[in-house]
Amino acid sequence: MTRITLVRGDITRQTADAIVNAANSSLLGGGGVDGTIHRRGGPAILEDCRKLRAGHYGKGLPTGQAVATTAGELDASWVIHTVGPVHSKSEDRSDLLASCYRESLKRADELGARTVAFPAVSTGIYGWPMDDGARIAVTTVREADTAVEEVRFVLFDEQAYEAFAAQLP
Ligand code: AR6
Repeated sequence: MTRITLVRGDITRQTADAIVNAANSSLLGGGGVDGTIHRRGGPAILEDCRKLRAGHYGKGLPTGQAVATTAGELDASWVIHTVGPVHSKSEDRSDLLASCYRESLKRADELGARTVAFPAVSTGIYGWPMDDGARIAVTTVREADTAVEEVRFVLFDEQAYEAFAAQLP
């Protein structure tokens, strides 16, 4: 059974086996969580990302997928980069958002990570409504077949924390 926990705060201040990044397809950085992870984790993360781009991910990481790198100076062994969908009013992209959580947990299992910290993927710059993002995140993790012992959602503000708390018993 995977334990789901919630904390309010900055994901780059967490101690975990793996920290998930809400990245974009380029894997080369951006704003939000992504910017903070690269800033605090140092250049080793970007170096790994560039290698991925030079190799298997020449066209970038597709939406809904996940890939791991070093965590650099963060207090974790790995960063798992996943690309959330941009929210759309005309198209239901929920499956892609669920896929981010599922695929990240698969990478975590492959690495033997037991604690994984997630941000609320897509709910910032990519515009996903927080309540729905929280519902998809919690439901997907609950239904995942994974050996990860703790999934910790790290929520940046009170509104996000409350949205996730409302999904838990
Ligand atoms: N710790 C925890 N949560 C955070 C932090 C932090 N340090 N910073 C922001 N959040 P976002 P997205 C929250 O925008 O929507 C980047 O440019 C934030 O309040 O980081 O998936 C990438 O390169 C929000 O609830 O990710 C992509 O281009 C949530 O984390 C694009 O943004 C996700 O916000 C991805 O957009």
